[in-house]
Amino acid sequence: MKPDFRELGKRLLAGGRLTDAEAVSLFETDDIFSLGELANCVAVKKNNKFVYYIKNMHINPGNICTNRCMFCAFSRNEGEPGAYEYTLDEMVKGAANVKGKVSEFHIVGGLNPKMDLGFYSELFTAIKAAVPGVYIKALTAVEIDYLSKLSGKTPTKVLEVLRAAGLDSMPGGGAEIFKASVRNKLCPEKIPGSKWLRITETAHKLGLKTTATMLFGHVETYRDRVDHLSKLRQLQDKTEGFLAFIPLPFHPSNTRVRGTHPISGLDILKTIAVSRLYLDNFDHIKAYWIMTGEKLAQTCLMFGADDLDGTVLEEKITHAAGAESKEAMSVEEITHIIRTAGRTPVERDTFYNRLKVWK
Ligand code: V47
Ligand code: SF4
Repeated sequence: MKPDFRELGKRLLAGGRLTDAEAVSLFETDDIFSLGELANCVAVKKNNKFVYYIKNMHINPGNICTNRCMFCAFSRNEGEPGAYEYTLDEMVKGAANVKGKVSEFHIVGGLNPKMDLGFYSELFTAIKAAVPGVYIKALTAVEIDYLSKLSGKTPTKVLEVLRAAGLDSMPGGGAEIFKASVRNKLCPEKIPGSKWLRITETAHKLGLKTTATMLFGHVETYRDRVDHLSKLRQLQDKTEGFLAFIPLPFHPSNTRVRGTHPISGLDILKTIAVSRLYLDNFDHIKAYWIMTGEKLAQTCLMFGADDLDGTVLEEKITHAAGAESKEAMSVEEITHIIRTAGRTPVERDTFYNRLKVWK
């Protein structure tokens, strides 16, 4: 099926929805200009010409992980060269050093029995004491499931304990690809997609907003990507708990995934555009510049993205897998990228409240 962009444009701009078959046809099209133009129209209709960024710091407490997903170049076994664990003290000192310079700490790590519910509760409490007013966006649904198993508490209880300690929202990692046949090949050790969705729904019901991701460009098909988007759109219809969607292009270096080509720029642009068009109930589509590279992230702003993530300050997961982007960006650099794309930079907080609109 060839997409009829004129008909789609009329329908989508009038508030209609893309079907799964249409989304697959958009992935299959060679007409990247019409696809980009339509996604751009929808994005501008939703967010005017505002493009968001956040002053944030990523903290990865450790890379020791019991899962060892084959696509992950970040994780290590205990005692293996390159394995690390930060102490609470080191992380709190690191956080205190950037007091006043960031509005959010984004905290995710490996599944490590030493980093249990008590560890994270203590970490969040100490960070909030050292940096009052900062938001903590931490722990994926995969990590919540692990803390639940370690503690014997339900995911609901785990989330309640963490929220009392200072958790404000959750990142969307660990979603990978929901389709069981692909997930079983890619990361059989990881919780099934259905469980990721269930824990995320639990978080939303408790009032915790989250994001959602999709790892793409490995062994999945376009249909698998659309299946993933479909599950997210359904959950968002139910809970309205997602703040943004972030497609994560797979980086193969130092991983155990064989036979994949490094993802093309065009595939990244297409995936941003189809996500913008399909996920009509998501307010924001993020081009995570660390994974797309700074230059392509700017191009994504013409294909439906309206968020670049943030200053980041230190990044380990993607750089372990060969990312060529920098590890941090200054506000000057990020706003320059946005401005030279003809958009208005907006500094946001975790919840997309506008902290500064640049003239
Ligand atoms: O869960 C792991 C992915 C995720 C590789 O929520 C890889 O706003 C590419 O989720 N190549 C962590 N990706 C990062 C993440 C994220 C990043 C930025 C913003 C937000 C947000 C979330 O990175 C993991 C996994 O899906 N990942 N290995 C790799 N080789
Ligand atoms: Fe562990 Fe997450 Fe890496 Fe999988 S992706 S090995 S769960 S750190």
